[in-house]
Amino acid sequence: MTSDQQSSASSTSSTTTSATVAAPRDLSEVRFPEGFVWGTATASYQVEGAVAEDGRGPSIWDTFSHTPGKVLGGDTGDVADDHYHRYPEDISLMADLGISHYRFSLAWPRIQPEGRGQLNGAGVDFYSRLVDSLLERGVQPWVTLYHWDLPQALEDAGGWPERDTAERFAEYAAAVQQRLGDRVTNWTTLNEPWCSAFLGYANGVHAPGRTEGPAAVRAAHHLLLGHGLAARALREQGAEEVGITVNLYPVDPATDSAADRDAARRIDGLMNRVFLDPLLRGAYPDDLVKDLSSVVGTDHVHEGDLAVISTPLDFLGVNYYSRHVVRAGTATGAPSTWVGSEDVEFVKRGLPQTAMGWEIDPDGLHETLTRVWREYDAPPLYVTENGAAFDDEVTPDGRVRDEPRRSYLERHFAAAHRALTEGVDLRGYFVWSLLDNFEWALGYSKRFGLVHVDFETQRRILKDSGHWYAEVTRANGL
Ligand code: IFM
Repeated sequence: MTSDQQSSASSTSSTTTSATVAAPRDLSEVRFPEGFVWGTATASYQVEGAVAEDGRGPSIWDTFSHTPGKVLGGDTGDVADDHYHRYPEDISLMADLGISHYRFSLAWPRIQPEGRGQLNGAGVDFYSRLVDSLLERGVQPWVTLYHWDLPQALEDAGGWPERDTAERFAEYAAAVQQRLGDRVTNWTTLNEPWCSAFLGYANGVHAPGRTEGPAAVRAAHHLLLGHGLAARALREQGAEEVGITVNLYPVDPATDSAADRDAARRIDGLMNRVFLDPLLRGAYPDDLVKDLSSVVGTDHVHEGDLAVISTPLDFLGVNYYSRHVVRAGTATGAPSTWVGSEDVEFVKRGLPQTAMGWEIDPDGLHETLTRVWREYDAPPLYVTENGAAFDDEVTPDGRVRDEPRRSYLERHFAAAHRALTEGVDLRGYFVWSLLDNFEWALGYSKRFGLVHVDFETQRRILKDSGHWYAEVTRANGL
C-alpha cells in the first residue's frame, strides 16, 4: 500500500486517528481516542458446538480432535460452549460488557459442507440470525472468514499445501459476503495463518496434524494467496473494510553473540516477516527465501501471486501474547515448527507466566505495534486478540476473582495506549476471549474467558475481570 492509499484508507474509516492522544501521568489518566473499538473475540470451532447439526460438514478439527492422543483429555469441540444455541445469552453478556464489537469466525464447513459448491442455507441462516441479534443489541459484527476449521473434504484433496484450496477459499468468501454483506462491514480473511501453516503442517500439534516442513511453507503461501484472492473478491462486491489478522512476536537474541543474533533473525523471518512482507511490501524477505532454499523451492510461488497477496488492506489485525527469546542450539530431530531452523532453542527469562506457560510481557505489545507502524507502510491497526489463561476458580459465593487476568489486561491496555501516544494508528482492541472455550490441542484445560463457563452445565459467570472490562469500555480508558 502506498502512502496515498494509506491516508485514503484512514480517512474513509469511521474512527479517529491517534494524532492527538496525550501521554498520561498515571494509569488513571489513560484515555483512548473517541470511537476506539472495544470488543471481545471467539472462534467457531472453539465455542459453537453443534458440529453435526443443520447440515454442517466435518472440519479438520473434528477429525483431529476425534483422533486419540491429539487433544489433551480426548476433548473435542462437539459441544464446546454450545454458542450455536446459546448465542442470545452470550450477546446479553456482551451488552453487559459494554463492548461495541464482537469478533467471531464463520465455520466454513457449516456454510459449504464440502468446501465447494452450493451454500448450506441452514448454516448461512445461523450466521444471519447471529448478525441480526448482535445488531439489535448495538454490537457490530466483526467477521473472520477462516479461523482454522478447514472442511475435511478440502484436506482430503491436499489441504492448504495445494493451490486449489486458495481458490476455493476465495469463492467461499465471495459467496458468504453476498449473503451477509448487507449487514457486515468488517471482513477479516484469515486468523493467524502462521498457526494454520506451521502448527498444522510442520510440527503437527494442530489439525490436520501433518509433519511435513516443505508442505507447511507451501501452505503459508497458499493461505496468503487465498487471502489476497478473497480480499479482491470482497472489494469488488463492495465490502467496506477488508483485512487480515496475524500473530506477531518480538524476537530477541538470548545473547549478543553472532549465532544468537542470527537465530533471532531467522525466527523473526519465519514468524513475522513471512507474512508482513508479502502483505505489506509485496515480496518475501530475501534472507528467508535463502534460509528455506534447502527445504523447499519457490515453484509454488507463481508470477503475479505477490501482487494479489499485497492487495491494499483497510486494516491489519495484530494478535499478541508474548515475546520469543532465542539462541542457536542443536536440532533434536523431533518435528519442529521452525522449518529450516530446527536448531533454534527458545529461552525463558524467568518472568511471571500465564497458565499457558507464556511469559507476561506487555512491553512486547508496544514494541510489536510500533515496529509494524514504523517499518511497514501499514494500514490502521487493531489488536484483534490479547488475553490470558489462568487457573480460575469459582468461589462458594459464585464469583471468579481473577485478579491476575485483570492486571494482565490493564498492563497490556496501557502498553497499547503508549503506542497510540507515539503516533501508531491503533483503532481498537479485542480481548481474547469472551468465553472460556476449547483451547485447541489443550482442550478445555485452559481458560481465557472474561466469562467463566461450566462445561458440564453451560452456566456462564462474568468474572471479576469482565466486570472491570465493562468499566474500561464505558470510560474508554483505565
Ligand atoms: O485460542 C487461541 C485462538 O484461537 C487464536 N489465538 C491464540 C488463542 C490462545 O491460544
